[in-house]
Amino acid sequence: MLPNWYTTYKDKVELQIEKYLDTYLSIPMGRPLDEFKEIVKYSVKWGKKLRAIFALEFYLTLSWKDIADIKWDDDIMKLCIAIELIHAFSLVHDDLPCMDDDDMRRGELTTWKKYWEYKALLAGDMLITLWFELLSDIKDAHISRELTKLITHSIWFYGMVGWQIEDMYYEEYMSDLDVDTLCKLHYKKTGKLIEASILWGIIVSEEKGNIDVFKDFGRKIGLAFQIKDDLLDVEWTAQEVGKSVGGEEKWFVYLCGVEHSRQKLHELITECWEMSKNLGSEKIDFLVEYVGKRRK
Ligand code: GRG
Repeated sequence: MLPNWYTTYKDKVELQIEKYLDTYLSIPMGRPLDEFKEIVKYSVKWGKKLRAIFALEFYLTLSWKDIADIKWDDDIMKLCIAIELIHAFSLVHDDLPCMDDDDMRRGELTTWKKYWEYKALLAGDMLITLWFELLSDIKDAHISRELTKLITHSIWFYGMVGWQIEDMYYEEYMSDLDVDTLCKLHYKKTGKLIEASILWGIIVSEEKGNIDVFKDFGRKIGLAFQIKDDLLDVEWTAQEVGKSVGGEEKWFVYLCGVEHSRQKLHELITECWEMSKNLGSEKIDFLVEYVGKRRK
């Protein structure tokens, strides 16, 4: 059960995404493009919006603000939208037949399964293009440059794209994979975007004193998130988690076993708490706990 504040944040983020897409895609373009707008919107719908909520809460905590103070055109809101567009883009592409070939995501049909493969590919391209637009709108050019670098590094060769290439490789050469390598792959696949979301929140708050501590926090919480994802895969059914489960043999639980994975997850969550407790934010404490206990 999510606390009320989480639902308030999530509703705000979802509303702003919808508002942004409606504004940005509002020009009438004729039938094929009007349908395409719906595909883009479908691709961002649902989900926990966890990355945006991490960014938002770090920002609010460090700048001593309340969610009610946040306006639709504040930089932090643009970032929350951009993070979720990037995340959605990675999921849409990850589900494609040439990648993971998945039919279900967030309890619904994947974009390609519902609308066709080429449209899903282009919807992903559209989502990633929109975040350039959002970032170019950040008021402070220096901050915008810093944010762009961070997010680029979560996607490119040393981020998701590099991971996908290695993922394909290790599918064939499974015996080359060890736990250290897997931790590095998980960092690229999932950790870097979560880390970037947290650092984005900190950078926009302009309270960067502890940034190195929170780089470490971001790395650890990202790895914890992915280990939990691997555990969900064996602990719950596809219907319960809302996406396909099972199948891949290289995930953390298959290399280390369920018990060791749970123990590693527990260690990471405890270390994250140690790092975040000085912030005195119950909400961040909750987010850390949620990463370890979530069921979706
Ligand atoms: C798309 C940049 C890019 C390159 C292609 C396909 C790919 C390489 C990378 C995909 C990376 C990926 C899909 C990572 C998955 C990480 C993950 C565990 C996602 C699930 O996150 P949740 O549970 O999802 O936060 P919701 O549905 O709640 O938003």
